[in-house]
Amino acid sequence: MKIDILTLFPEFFENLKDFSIIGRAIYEKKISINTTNIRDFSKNKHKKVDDYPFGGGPGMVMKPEPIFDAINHVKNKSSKLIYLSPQGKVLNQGLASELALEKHLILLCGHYEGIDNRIIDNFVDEEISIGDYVLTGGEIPAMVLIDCITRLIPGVLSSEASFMDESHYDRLLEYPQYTRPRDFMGLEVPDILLSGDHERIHQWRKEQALMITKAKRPDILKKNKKT
Ligand code: 4HQ
Repeated sequence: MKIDILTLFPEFFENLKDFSIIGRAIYEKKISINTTNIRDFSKNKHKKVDDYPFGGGPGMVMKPEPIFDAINHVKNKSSKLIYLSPQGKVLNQGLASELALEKHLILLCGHYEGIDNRIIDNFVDEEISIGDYVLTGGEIPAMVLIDCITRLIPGVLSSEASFMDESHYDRLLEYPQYTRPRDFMGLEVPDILLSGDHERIHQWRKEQALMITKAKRPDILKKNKKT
């Protein structure tokens, strides 16, 4: 999977290659990530990329020409252009697994009050939101999307971890995890996990995942019943 990021702040993404799992995925060439500075495509002598909104109102809007030129600089026949915005489809695991099948994603990050709507209406393939709240720019949403998609690319996670993702635990919240010490300030690990009985441990984890989901996120259970 190739990912191109169009942004006014490429520095945001510099450390991605150092994060453990993403870093390894890049090193092993399972993904490649490139940033393009939209400002490099400004033809203005002051490298201006934003302007006042027609009709008035607060803030600035990103001009269409540099964005259009940046898109054309990176796109090819198999590219999918995504604009990160609160108006998009809200990201979930299902959407992430569809995107993980794409060859080339272009992630367009807006700033200020957003981008000229003609770009969205005519050139963007999909608008995606990471949640119903407002951020200062699309860079953090782009990083969230990259992180979420990368772990779904074959070979990025251990085969055990990928299997867990596809099993029935998937779509439920995770079962509780414990590690050493067995006794932490008098707080003990559930006995069953020390029993060595893998069949019963599996059963217990399944029940826990279901109980936790029911208690903390009943909305997830309701959604899964429909599908
Ligand atoms: N923004 N999910 C405004 C977001 C956002 C979100 C990105 C703020 C775009 C112009 N993006 N800019 N939530 O709040 O994706």
